[in-house]
Amino acid sequence: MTQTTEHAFDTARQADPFPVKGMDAVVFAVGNAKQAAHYYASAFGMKLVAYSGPENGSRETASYVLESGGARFVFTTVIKAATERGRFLAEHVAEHGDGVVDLAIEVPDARAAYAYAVEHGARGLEEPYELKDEHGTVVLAAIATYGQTRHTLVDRSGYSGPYLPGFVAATPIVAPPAKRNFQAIDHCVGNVELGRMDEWVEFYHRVMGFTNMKEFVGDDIATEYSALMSKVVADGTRKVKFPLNEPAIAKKKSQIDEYLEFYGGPGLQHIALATNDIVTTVRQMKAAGVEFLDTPDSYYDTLGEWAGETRVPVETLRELKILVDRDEDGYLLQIFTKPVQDRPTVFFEMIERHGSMGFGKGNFKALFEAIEREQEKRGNL
Ligand code: TYF
Ligand code: FE
Repeated sequence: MTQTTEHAFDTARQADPFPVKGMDAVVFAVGNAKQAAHYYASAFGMKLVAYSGPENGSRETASYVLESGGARFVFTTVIKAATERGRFLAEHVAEHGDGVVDLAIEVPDARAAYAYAVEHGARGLEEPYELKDEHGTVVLAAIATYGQTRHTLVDRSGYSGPYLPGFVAATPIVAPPAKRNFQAIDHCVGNVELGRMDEWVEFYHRVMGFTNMKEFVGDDIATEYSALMSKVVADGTRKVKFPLNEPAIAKKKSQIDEYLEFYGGPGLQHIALATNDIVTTVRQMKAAGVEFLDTPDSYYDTLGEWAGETRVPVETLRELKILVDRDEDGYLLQIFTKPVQDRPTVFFEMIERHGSMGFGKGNFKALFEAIEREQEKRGNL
């Protein structure tokens, strides 16, 4: 390598040591993928686009790929656990219930991303490999993150099929709503053990070159009412955002402890989905049976004083229990579902951003009180 190219290479690496294109997919391991796919189609309005199962050569697992705009979820189940992969999925469901096994990230170069991550201390799970079919080639590799969760690094630039080689295109389960409920994954939040949050923040700094976003929940807020601490890491372009929570020792039993107890360890807590019309989204999802957290009327009585004008009238926000937060960059509207399985583990957030890059810090008190009311109903507070 000449002096000049070496220098150019170093500068490029300094600019972004771990370039990412965005979230590729969230992969769930579930007990019954056929029914999970139906729920995300009928209740979340997602569109089934691809399938892999015994009918097309996958003897051991069945997987359904659903999309809503750029957001992609994959639901995988075991039909017959005969290989290591099958046993891993079966044990994952037995131990954690339905949950997320993979926060897959799309990268321009999976080999380079894997090499950088492993060089910087990531635990490699899959060395780079290729999958090919008539639609082209995908390069994949995987590294471990918190709990039993992984990050598959996906370069699909040489591929034009419906998801991955091995999958066939599928027709929608139900007709998707006229207006989609969300169009992208905004952020994916992990719960880790007490005292481990900073280690995981440091992991994303070191292994992926992610940096901290300014929003965090520190000691002060934690002991006062949140019972958790939280920091956010993101890639340089802010397309991939990973908040990390740990329980805090507070007056009440932490919602993070409840998660860790029922999930059986660290894992994905919530996925925030970006919408540009949260009112229609919430109306459609409620009509389809999705349960959202409640917010007391008192929240809306004082809202105008600090939130100012938003696109949605306060009376509609009150009716649908949508939360508002404002910072120096703008505002956001957000709402949280109740857990979407019997265990009090994974839930979703719908978020409509208008300038704000935050996570709803101003709502932490109202939100955490709402979560605690649910915890109390379950006898876990
Ligand atoms: O992602 C966030 O930071 C917000 C707030 O247990 C939040 O959605 C943080 C922790 C939590 C629930 C919501
Ligand atoms: Fe969130």
